[in-house]
Amino acid sequence: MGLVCLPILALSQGLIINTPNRDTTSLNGKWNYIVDPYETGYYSFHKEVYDETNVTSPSAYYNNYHAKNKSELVEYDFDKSPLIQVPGDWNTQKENLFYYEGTVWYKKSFDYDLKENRRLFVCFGAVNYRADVYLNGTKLGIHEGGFTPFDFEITSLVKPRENYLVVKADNKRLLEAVPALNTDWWNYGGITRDVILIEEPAVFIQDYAIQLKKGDRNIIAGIVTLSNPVIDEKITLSIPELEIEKQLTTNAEGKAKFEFTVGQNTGKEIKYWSPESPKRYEVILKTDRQVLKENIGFRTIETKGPDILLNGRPVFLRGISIHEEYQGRRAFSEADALALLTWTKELGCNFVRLAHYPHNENMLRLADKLGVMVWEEIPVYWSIDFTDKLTLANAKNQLTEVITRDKNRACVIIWSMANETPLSEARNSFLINLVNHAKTLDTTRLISAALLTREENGVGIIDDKIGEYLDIIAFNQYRGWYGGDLATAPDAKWTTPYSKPVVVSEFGGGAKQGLHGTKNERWTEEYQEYLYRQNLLMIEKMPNIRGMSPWILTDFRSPRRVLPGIQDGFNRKGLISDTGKKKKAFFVLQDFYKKMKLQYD
Ligand code: GCB
Repeated sequence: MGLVCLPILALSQGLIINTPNRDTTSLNGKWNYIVDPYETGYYSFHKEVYDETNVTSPSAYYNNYHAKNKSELVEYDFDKSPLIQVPGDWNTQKENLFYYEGTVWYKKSFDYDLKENRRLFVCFGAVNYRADVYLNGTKLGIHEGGFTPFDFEITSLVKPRENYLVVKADNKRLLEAVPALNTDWWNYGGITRDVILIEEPAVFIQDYAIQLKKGDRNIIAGIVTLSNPVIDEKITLSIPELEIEKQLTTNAEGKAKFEFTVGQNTGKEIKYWSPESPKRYEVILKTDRQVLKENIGFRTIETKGPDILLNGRPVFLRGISIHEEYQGRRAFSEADALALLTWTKELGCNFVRLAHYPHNENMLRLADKLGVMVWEEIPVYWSIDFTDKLTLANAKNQLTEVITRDKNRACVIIWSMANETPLSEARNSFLINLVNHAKTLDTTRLISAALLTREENGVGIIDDKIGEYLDIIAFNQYRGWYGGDLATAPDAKWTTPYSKPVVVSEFGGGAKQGLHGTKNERWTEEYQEYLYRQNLLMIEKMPNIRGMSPWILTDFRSPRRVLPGIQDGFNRKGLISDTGKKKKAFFVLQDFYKKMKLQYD
């Protein structure tokens, strides 16, 4: 691990953001793959790592070696190996890899004519879990964490013809990893998101934050960062619809900070982004070498006592939790995101909890466009090794990557640090560390975590110490499923010492779509329907309640869920089955949200 997580930042030197709007070439499509449970392509028979500086060693798979004559011994051949679709998980593409956890090598060959003074980068949307990446035999680096993007520069390595990009993807679960050994979701392996090449000029705009200044709805503030520490680079920032055109100049670090008031001389007013009106403006960044565009919405999000204020007005988060899964496989495309968010809209939601890890960028861009507020989360889930400094570095790195990628999305209102982590001093300091880290990266969003509660004399108590550090007190509770009586649920008492907004980040129960019976029969749609009715009556009366994201939009795969004929490898708490059929409880929640909307709007 020591070698694994720390060099990542050094190698990728910060992410290139807004990748869809750059000069890109897709490497998606069919890749050759070799399944390598013993890591034969990585270690010698005495388990020594092959010399990674020797780009001709015939045994190391990353060299994509081909025998030079008929007598030479070479025991692999990428070009004769089968093909697999990228992006995509390997589990649901290949029947014999359904339960596989380990190493699979991927290879893609490509040609590329890179002109002088141009730079080229290879960018991965995500690889689960660890990726070792090589181009033409040279190691580009390692990335750990299955749900965030990373990139490497390949300017000096790329050739006009027959480049070979090799990825060793390893999804073995590890005690010290994030997440660790135990989760309630499928450990989909492989290159699960887009792979693209990005071409850029010698110096280019790598990253920027452009949003409303905290506490002021008329000031747009932020920073633009170049790829290199070039001083005095002139950048024009314009937002044509608001008649804004600002000249920025970089400092010695290649950064330009800015802050300006909108409408001072023009009388133009910002139309704020909201679920009802998800207005976004075209923002253009221009240098002598480059023009970069992006649609950005402007809105404020803050809390005041128990209220959540969007653009200064109280909102109730009518949410649903979603896993990055569609039709029983890892979701990755725009079409997948559209299907999931269309159901969300149908349900009457203005909010989604993207559980339990950062989802792909398509989802965030679409939520921005359609007007759905988002809770984003890192996979600090259940039991993590809270005492290991490298585990903390890893979690922080994943947080850095998701905030870097999504900080210009108006839809993102909450960064969540963790889910249902067991109480301990080590856990507290781990989470506090994460909260502080998130705040150094972004001061404009709310911070939360899905907590657990306790019960005393029949009263539910929401008092996890970590709540002191959070803006929103969120917790999961499963009344009527893992315990507690449904009949008396509406009269249940809850209390919290925090005068902050409370959000029920999970509640729910399982039902097999199409299975019917009485409201007391587990797994029937009627049981789930009743569970929703009773829980909603209870939640309505909770102190400071300002939102909820019930568990969950659709049934999803989990190796923990083995009950034959009912679960068959799926967590059945979805309001919609994995085949897209709505269950009765869907309509209970839809009804509730309809009334809630009338009350708030
Ligand atoms: C939880 C977890 C979630 C599980 C869910 C369940 O509390 O946060 O990941 O899938 O319960 O269905 O038990």
